[in-house]
Amino acid sequence: MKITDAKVFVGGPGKNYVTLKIMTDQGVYGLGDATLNNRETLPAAYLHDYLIPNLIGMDPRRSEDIWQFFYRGAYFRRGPIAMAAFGAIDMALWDIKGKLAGMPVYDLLGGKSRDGALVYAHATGVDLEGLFDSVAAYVEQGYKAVRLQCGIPGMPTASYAVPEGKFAGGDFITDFSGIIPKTEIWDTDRYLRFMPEALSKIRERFGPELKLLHDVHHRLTPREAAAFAKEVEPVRLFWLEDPTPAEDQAALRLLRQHSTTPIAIGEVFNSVWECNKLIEEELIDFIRVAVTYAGGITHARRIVDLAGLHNVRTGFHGAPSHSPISMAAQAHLNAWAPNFGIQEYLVLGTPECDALFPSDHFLKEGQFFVSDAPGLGIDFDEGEAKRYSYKPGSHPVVRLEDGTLWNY
Ligand code: GCO
Ligand code: MG
Repeated sequence: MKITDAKVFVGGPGKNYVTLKIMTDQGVYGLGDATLNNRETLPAAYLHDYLIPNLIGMDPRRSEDIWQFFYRGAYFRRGPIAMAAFGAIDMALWDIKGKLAGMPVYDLLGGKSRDGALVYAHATGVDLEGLFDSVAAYVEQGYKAVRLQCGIPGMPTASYAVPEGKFAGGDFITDFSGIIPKTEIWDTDRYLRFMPEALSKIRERFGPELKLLHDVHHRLTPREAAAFAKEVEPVRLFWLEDPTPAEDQAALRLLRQHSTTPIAIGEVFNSVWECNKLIEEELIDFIRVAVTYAGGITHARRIVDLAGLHNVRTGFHGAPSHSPISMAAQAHLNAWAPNFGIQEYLVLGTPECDALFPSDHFLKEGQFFVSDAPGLGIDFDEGEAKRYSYKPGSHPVVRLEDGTLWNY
């Protein structure tokens, strides 16, 4: 069996999804997602210029060897661009493998450990009242877990968590007015004065059952993060996410010595080599990698297995940065993983998105139910894809009030 062709599409409704379609000589095809938020043309070029010419003629069933060929075979390996490109190929090969076997990918991984996978939604408010309303709306829809982000009084611009524009509440983040980013102003003191109290008011209002999460988005120093995690212990957060910049694995030691608040980290990691210390030293409770940027199912699964040895559960990244193809790949891992924790999930389910990526995966009362169709259980409509093309966009950058550049 041979791979005969592969195509890359960039575009989508309100996003630049990077979709890979791999064709074979047996008529079976596979789909993968290489979307790298606001850098979408780069994994597309890596695929197009380097990987696809090598892929043609390979046996798609040998997904492990193909993964090793691209990873070890690239002298300059790793990094988000390369790993997103390898990840898309890998997802597509698992899709093909499932279709050949007539089995959903979760069965190839070891079968289902659960039916529905717990998800969390993003509740946001420009102020605390707005946040109360947003949480109440999710609770009403049956969600059991919500991430809480709130505008900070006196902070000169909206925080990352409270996007401006028509997707407010949807956390689409990308600003499509061009590649020159807007600037957000950050003030750690204001944040530290306001947020612990806000979280505790949400706990008071919504009671003990609701799972509450909060994302610091890499903005604190290790000492500040330790103090914050300690102060919010009475709120009993499900997790505190990215309290410190993710490059510094040792930063979490200080936090761990001072607090028992569960920590989630990893949405910007691309390989096990960025989180092995965090996992082995049990400095985190949830690993947040995404199947896209972490090299596909083959590599993400290795991270999940390592995490399982150290009491670390999964909490895969699921911002709308990923297309429904990655979300499908993660749904299969979530159905299987013995150490599954939670899945971040923002409903992309616009009619346009559903038309581009038809599937029967579904969300019900705060749980995601994976499709039982062979492979990843998701399709890509090339006719629909003709409606979309690449639109330049950017994340904001963050500066302190005196102009110092900070972590987005
Ligand atoms: C999350 C993330 C996102 C990122 C986005 C960047 O927890 O969902 O922090 O909101 O900011 O994926 O492209
Ligand atoms: Mg995050």
